Amino acid sequence: MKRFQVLSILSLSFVLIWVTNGFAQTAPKRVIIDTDPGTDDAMAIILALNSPELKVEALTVVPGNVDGRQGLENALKLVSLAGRCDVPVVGGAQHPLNQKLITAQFWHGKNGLADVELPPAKCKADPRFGPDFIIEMIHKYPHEITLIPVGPLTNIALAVSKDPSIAALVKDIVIMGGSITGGNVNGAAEANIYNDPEAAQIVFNAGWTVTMVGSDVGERTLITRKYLEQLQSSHGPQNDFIAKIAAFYLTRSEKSGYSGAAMYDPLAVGISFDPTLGTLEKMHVDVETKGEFTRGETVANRRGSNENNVLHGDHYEIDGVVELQPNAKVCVASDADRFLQLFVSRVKGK
Ligand SMILES: [Ca+2]
Repeated sequence: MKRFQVLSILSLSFVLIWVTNGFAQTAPKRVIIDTDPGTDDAMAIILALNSPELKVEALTVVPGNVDGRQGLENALKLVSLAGRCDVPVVGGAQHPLNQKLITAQFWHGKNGLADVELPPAKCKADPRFGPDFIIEMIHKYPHEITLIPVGPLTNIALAVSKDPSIAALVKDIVIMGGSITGGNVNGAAEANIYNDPEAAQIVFNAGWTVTMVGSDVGERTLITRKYLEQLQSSHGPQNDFIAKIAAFYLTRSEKSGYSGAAMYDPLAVGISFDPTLGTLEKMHVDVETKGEFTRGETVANRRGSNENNVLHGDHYEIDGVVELQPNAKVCVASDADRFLQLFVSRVKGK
């Protein structure tokens, strides 16, 4: 081979490597947001739709903050507001796996969207069933889909129970849910997990590594008056809507003694494309499904082992420890100001 040919092949290879790497770094991440919209869900969805790092492949709807019918209507109104009828909106389960639904109009307004009336949806619902749609998309794009469940985990549990192979085929799963330092429903449980503990236990132990963005970190990532004023200083359909629901949510939170409104779901979306917005620690997490005071608690093992007891006559004796593999990356802190600045700038379209 002549020297010229070798050089040409070498330069072509460099160009190809450069293009491939460049593409890999800039190609948006395919995500499916499983949502119970919800004021903070609405903020999370508008953040996702305005973030170039993400390609929102679908919204799947789960009952939680509102029932499934209202949730589907809200999701359709949100994609309509963003002018994104290309994003499929897919209904899913209509109730938790093993208990009655608990809705949260107390926090989110009667319609779940801070009682802000959006125009009727222009976009139409996809007729497929959310959990089946999730399975279909993960097989269509193996190792490319990141699931972002920001409601109860019912749809995800149904999907991974029906087709356990999806656990190895997702790129990532980033949930808003749980807490390792007390709950927001009661002393132990966070609302999304409390609303379907059996589903959550299935999801945490499905074989994938769950990135868990819990309520304890959301409550240290607050949208305050300062950021609300920044949102109110510019105008546009999405910006105005988010400013209105943020104002409602902030006032509601202040009345309950908080200094700002917890950015639960939006933070999970932020961490899905920029994990450095959170501090993540590997742990093994199980969900309590039986406790009298602790049903729905995410129980995190920070040591990676459990003591093992062996029966000796009339008593047990510890004979050593059994190792536990981490099944979660638990977010234990957030870079709150950097996230809030990012959120505000994306919603303002800047
Ligand atoms: Ca939610």
